[in-house]
Amino acid sequence: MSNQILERPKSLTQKQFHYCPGCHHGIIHRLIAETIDEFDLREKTIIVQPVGCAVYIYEYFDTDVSEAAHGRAPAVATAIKRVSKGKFVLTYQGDGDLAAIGTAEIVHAAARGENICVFFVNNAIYGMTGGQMAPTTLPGMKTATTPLGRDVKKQGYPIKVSEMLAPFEGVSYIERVMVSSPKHVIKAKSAVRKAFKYQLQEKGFSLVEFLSACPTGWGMPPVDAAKWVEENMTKQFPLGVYKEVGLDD
Ligand SMILES: Cc1ncc(C[n+]2csc(CCOP(=O)(O)OP(=O)(O)O)c2C)c(N)n1
Ligand code: SF4
Repeated sequence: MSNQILERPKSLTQKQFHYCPGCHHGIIHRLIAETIDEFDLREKTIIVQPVGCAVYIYEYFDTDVSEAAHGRAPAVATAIKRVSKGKFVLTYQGDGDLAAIGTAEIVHAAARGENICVFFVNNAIYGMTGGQMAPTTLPGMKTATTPLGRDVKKQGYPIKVSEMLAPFEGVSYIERVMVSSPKHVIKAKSAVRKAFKYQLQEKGFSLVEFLSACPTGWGMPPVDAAKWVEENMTKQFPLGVYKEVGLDD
């Protein structure tokens, strides 16, 4: 009989996450840390951190981490990857950071086909700063700056990042996943693993978009927030693979 031993990934420090109960940032951190361990990349990884609730990512990952100004993570990651031979470089960004403040940086990094991994946490809101509308806020969704619900006539339609970036020739892999149930966590893990492989095989830009719960910003208990991801976010942002050029054996 074999024993399965669950342990804290070596790429995470002992520091306790500061995230709110039911927030999905912690699960996503763990998936990335486990994958760094599996590929034995802890000494080679450089994470470029976001603004937003995950700004303290340097406290949690036992890897190198570089700061980037608001939205600029893909540009900073580009520079680091280009000058640091053999390093594994990833950005971790929320939707305020990636799809609003840093729209130019993500679009051009994808268009250039930079050989980096982007982990994009789409919780449809600016979590850290008090729940303001993000570019990914759903039509009709109430936020601090759209108290009557997002009115597409005034505030426009949500930006679908995975669909927007997939057509660029430099993009090797894009998948949208969620982590609201164990079954989906397993699928999300395999997407993270695949993104890692694309960078390791020097195939170019890869991105995994996580639909993610922000119970605090949404004003919902954690269980309802996880359900809301499944029932509402997936209608606006369908799960699935948006680009996959193929890996070597
Ligand atoms: C009052 C205020 N406005 C703007 C900023 C800049 N800013 C820092 S984090 C952030 C939003 C980040 O949201 P997101 O990227 O979606 O990450 P989340 O917090 O939801 O994980 C903004 C606008 C700030 N720090 N304070
Ligand atoms: S405000 Fe939202 S995104 Fe930020 S830690 Fe709390 S639940 Fe997570």
